[in-house]
Amino acid sequence: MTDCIFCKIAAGEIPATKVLETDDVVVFRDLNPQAPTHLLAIPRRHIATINDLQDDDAGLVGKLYLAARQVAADEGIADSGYRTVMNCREGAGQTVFHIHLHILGGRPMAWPPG
Ligand code: DGP
Repeated sequence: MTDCIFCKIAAGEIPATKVLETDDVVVFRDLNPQAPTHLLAIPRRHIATINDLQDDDAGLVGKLYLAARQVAADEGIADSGYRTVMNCREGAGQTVFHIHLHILGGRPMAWPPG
């Protein structure tokens, strides 16, 4: 999608600090980190929200979590623990309409979330 900032990051058209790239998934550091480690895992293909996922996307969503597992290990937060969050639409706080899995760690996480 031409006007999507995360499509542009995936394509290398705007800069981001990428920590993992595969054929299907890119993981990069969040511009406005909410924890010592705050990464975003995105599919290269544009999907606006969780509501737009199709049955055929099950494998792709799994790849986002496998990428999270990998980068959590790389960042040294796998054992201490980390949170994965995917916000869906405005009411949940989604501001970028290209699905992304937040990966947050390096500090204690409260529950319930705000
Ligand atoms: P959400 O609120 O769930 O849609 O999260 C969007 C996140 O994306 C937010 O934590 C800030 C981050 N973000 C927005 N624009 C950029 C950008 O241009 N570069 C990077 N690295 N992160 C961005």
